[in-house]
Amino acid sequence: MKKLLICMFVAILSIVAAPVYANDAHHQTVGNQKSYSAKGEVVAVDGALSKVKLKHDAVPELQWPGMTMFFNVADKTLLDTVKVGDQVEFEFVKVDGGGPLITKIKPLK
Ligand SMILES: [Cu+2]
Repeated sequence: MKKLLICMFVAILSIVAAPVYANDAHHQTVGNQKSYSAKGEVVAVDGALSKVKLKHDAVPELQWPGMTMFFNVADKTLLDTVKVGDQVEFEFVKVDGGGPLITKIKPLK
């Protein structure tokens, strides 16, 4: 729980500290945003809400420790290729006014 709070705090901080996107909150330009990659394990999949819960490794670029948390996915069809228990690698962007958004996810071979 504490780790989740830290992660959310870091996410909020980085949104506040990203004035480049401040005027574009209603036009999410995912392609222009910095993306981060990480590995983890799928804990839960919610296709209806386009969310996936991942137990992810640390993300040093964001100073995130490893933790278990929900991510939104950009397109729910991304979740078609993964299932609970899979080890995955994924990429996500930080979206203004929201949490991290997964743009790519695939099982590790
Ligand atoms: Cu996290």
